[in-house]
Amino acid sequence: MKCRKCGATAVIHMRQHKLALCGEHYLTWLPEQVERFIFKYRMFTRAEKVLVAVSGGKDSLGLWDILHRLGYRTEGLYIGLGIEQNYSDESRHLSEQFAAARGLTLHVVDVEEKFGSTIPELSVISNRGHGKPCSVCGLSKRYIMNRAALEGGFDALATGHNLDDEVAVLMQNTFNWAAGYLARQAPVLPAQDGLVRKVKPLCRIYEREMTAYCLLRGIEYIYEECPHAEGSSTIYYKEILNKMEGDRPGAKLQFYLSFLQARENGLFANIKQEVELHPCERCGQPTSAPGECAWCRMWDKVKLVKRTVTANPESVPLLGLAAQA
Ligand code: Q46
Ligand code: ZN
Ligand code: ZN
Repeated sequence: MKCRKCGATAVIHMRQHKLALCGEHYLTWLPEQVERFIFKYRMFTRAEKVLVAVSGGKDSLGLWDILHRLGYRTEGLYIGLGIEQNYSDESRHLSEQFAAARGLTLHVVDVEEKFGSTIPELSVISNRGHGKPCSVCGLSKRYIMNRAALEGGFDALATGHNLDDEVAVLMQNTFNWAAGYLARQAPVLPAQDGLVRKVKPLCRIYEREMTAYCLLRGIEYIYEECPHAEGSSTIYYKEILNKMEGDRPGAKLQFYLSFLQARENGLFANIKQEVELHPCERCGQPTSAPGECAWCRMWDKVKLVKRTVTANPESVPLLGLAAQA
């Protein structure tokens, strides 16, 4: 297979785009695509400050590399979850190494150092030892990312969700006819009442394309999935979608783009897309719950059980930065 641009041996063949490219042209093509989507969905401009949530994985580090190469103003945020089997240690090390090699600023918020418990411990306490830590983990990540972005005066928070991630969620929500979730699934979630703008610049990039990008760029990332991801419904839907993609190249992209088109044509127009938010009575972060937010209520429970908690979660400065106007 030859590169369409220069005729050299291709390193990647993207059947869904009917395009094969050599390493050099692929490393130019992919950032151009990402830039096109940033512009098309009005994610952010070069004048704005973007906080990139990094996990040490290929998508988030690949995204940060692309945004940096494109000249955007970025800083990174790594959240130390305290996941077992050295998963968190390794992912933090790779994120720090990535940032240091490029002279980029990486903010680290370690949940145990800042607040007194790791995510698995929090999960054991708040779920009484039942189930996976994913709901506590998701809640903590959403809370910390938003609060850190606001505290640091960032205009947008970028995550490394790729097309495979987005389509797996889309399929799950479609099977469940979860109209509220479908109405809110988008490349950009605008800022609202204390919630920072959230953007997904890789929403149209296949996972395989990100793997190829990181390998060609020599980006070291954590290969293993989080040990708690095993058996998740996302992985189940990804396997089904991979089978469909194998039979019909482009199936994932078509499903996603048709969904975005239907959304734009008003398929979900009757569904209220914005939930009503008010500031949490304790920490001031936005919440739809009456009174205190889920984060503060979770820590109340933890403090009752574990008297060694070191800090009040609502009063810990996350980034050590003064918010900018
Ligand atoms: S939610 Fe669950 Fe992930 Fe947190 S505990 Fe691991 S698998 S990291 S995206
Ligand atoms: Zn080429
Ligand atoms: Zn709160």
